[in-house]
Amino acid sequence: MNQSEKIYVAGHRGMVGSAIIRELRKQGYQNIVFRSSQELDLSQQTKVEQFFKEERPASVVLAAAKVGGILANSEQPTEFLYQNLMIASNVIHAAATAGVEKLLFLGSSCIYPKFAAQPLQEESLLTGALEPTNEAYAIAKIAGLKLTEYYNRQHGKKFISAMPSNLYGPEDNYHPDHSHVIPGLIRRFHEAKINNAPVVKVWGTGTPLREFLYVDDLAEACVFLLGSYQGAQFLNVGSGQEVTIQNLAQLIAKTVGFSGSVQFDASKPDGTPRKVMDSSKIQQLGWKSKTSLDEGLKKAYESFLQKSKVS
Ligand code: GFB
Repeated sequence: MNQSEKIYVAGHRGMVGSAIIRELRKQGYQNIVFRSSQELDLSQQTKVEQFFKEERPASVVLAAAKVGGILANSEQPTEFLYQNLMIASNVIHAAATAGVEKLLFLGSSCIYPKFAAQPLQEESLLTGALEPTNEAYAIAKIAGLKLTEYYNRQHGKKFISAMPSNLYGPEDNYHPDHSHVIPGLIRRFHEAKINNAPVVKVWGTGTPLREFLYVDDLAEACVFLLGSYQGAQFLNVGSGQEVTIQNLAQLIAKTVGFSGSVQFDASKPDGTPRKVMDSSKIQQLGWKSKTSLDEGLKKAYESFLQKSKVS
């Protein structure tokens, strides 16, 4: 990629979009365009088409999405499916029509069947039923990755997709109920420490396994793929670092400095039992994650503390 080319990052205020902008700037890219959701509602087709006609970016990173943790996903399937389908269809189609040279679409490891063989290989897509708690989000992400793939195969566009594992890091959403597990627990353990609460409740049974990737590592992978990959086949982007929710809770308690006890609330859903990806395809191309879970959690907690000072 040429450092002066115009790159549109959709979703620049989110955790993923903001990390991608940090990485692009670090690597010398200066001509980055973005719009807030107030300035440009990506679910509105005509507005998205107008934006592409006016801006004519050379490359696009599609990191905009309605996201949330297990509870938000299971309570609002309508919004998760509709918003994410609209965003993906509008941006990918308008980019193709406006002559965008390269587009990177971001999905999630929840696209795979609930009981697919582990570690999850790209070939397992659409071989079985999805995990019900995130079916709506997964269907929208599968539609987006397929649209990208079809533009690539049928129309020769350099449109590609990356499927990261569960992400965490700066600019995460710390909502008590709608967030993902890491920001949710950072907040809960931090508040328990401040209030000298003896017990913290962690959702589910503690037995599910998750693979976590620090968002700056994902951002490096995205810029790497934009510069070096053109294949129609989407790629897994994971750290290979798998942990049970019980061990994760202990790690977060240690990071935050909470010394009370942890209780599991089995009335809350566990979700998929295991979700570790095989990332050998992207590793063979030359990318590998750098940040250990310990180190990443420390950085995430620091950024949570900074954010709580500001707000
Ligand atoms: O992060 P999380 O919502 O993502 O939950 P998923 C992961 C696991 O952590 C589940 C448990 O087993 C939860 O029950 N958990 C424990 C908690 N305490 C908490 C808590 O305080 N908050 C949250 N959120 N979980 C999402 C999907 O599923 O993963 C999305 O719903 C997306 O579609 C995202 O793919 C990456 O891995 O279960």
